[in-house]
Amino acid sequence: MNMIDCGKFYRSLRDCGIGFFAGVPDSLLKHFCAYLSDHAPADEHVIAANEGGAVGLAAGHYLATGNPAMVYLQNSGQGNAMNPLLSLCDPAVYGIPMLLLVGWRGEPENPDEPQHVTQGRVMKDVFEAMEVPYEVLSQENDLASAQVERLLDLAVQKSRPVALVVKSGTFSEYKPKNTHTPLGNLSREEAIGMVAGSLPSNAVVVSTTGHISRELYAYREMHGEGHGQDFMAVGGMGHASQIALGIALAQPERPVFCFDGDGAVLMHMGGMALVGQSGCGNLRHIVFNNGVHGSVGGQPTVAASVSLVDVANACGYRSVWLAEDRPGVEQAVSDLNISVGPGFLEVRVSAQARHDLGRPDTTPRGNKIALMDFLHGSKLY
Ligand SMILES: Cc1ncc(C[n+]2csc(CCOP(=O)(O)OP(=O)(O)O)c2C)c(N)n1
Repeated sequence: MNMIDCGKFYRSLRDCGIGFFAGVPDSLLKHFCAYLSDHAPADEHVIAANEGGAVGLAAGHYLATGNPAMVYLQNSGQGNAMNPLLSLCDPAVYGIPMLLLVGWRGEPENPDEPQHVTQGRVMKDVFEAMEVPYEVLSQENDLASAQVERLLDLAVQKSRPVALVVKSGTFSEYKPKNTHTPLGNLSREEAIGMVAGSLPSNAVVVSTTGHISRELYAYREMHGEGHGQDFMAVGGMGHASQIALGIALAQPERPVFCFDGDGAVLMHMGGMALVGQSGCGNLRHIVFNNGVHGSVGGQPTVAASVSLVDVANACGYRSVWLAEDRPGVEQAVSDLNISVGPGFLEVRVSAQARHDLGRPDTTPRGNKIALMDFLHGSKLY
């Protein structure tokens, strides 16, 4: 089967006038993202906090240079990008050309996880409704270059965003040269086990999108605990703390924990201000910071050099800790359970994750029912 060479594709984008790249990483685009990280100059490539922000960066680049930018994203981020695309970049408003490169999770011919199924089925219709011209990227290098040229001409001519949709297996492998410096020695799975193992029996956990939920799931399986206390936010990346806040406000006697990731917390960082100001004594927000988007290929986040604990303090969290090793986590966890909330703990961990990490074999609907049973002790739905 043919595959696109990342280097050739990058060069055809440059040849067609793309001067800047911004995006949120996706597993289907991980080889191209790695190539970009290694080859695009630092001031011409930004790994954005969320897909809407990436569209903003592309708009700014165009305003300053007159050159269109590329925005890359997983189709899960189509909603985040939609608002600035329609209300800012659309020809009826400012008319800003850019090329979107969209990883197609949930492609109907390719069975995928529940959170990708509907998004994958409706993605093209959504682009059609948004009047964004799109093509599915060819897996032949020359045809792909021709598509880039054609779509970018259209973007410039019509002063509008256009999109290339990428199927699974389109890019050939690229091995990244730049390696990531680990933020801590402790593996995240170990840290998750230490925190999960210390929770009061009536606590609920809302865990974020990607590996963190899968590691929590694995911990519960290993300890034969069932999954009824956990809500795995398999979609809605960046919103786990708000789900936890919704539960904490409705059940003030219930200890509520959010297990978050650095990429996710950055994606909608305003959520921290809301949690900090909520006054929810029963809420604890724990960010396992590995400094990367580990679930989709290990592309760096800026959280390695942002002090999340300073942000938490500034947002008004009542108790705040930073842990960087096993004794630090042990201490923080015992303080956490007796402290005044809302509490915040940043655990700096290594970026490694198990290759044989399983995926939940419960369905999200089954998970919801078990959690609601746990929260109410009787059926509400
Ligand atoms: C809106 C949205 N954009 C992108 C993705 C793809 N995605 C899934 S997990 C993930 C990385 C999350 O990073 P982080 O929170 O740091 O956790 P880690 O992957 O390191 O476990 C991304 C980008 C998504 N699910 N939703």
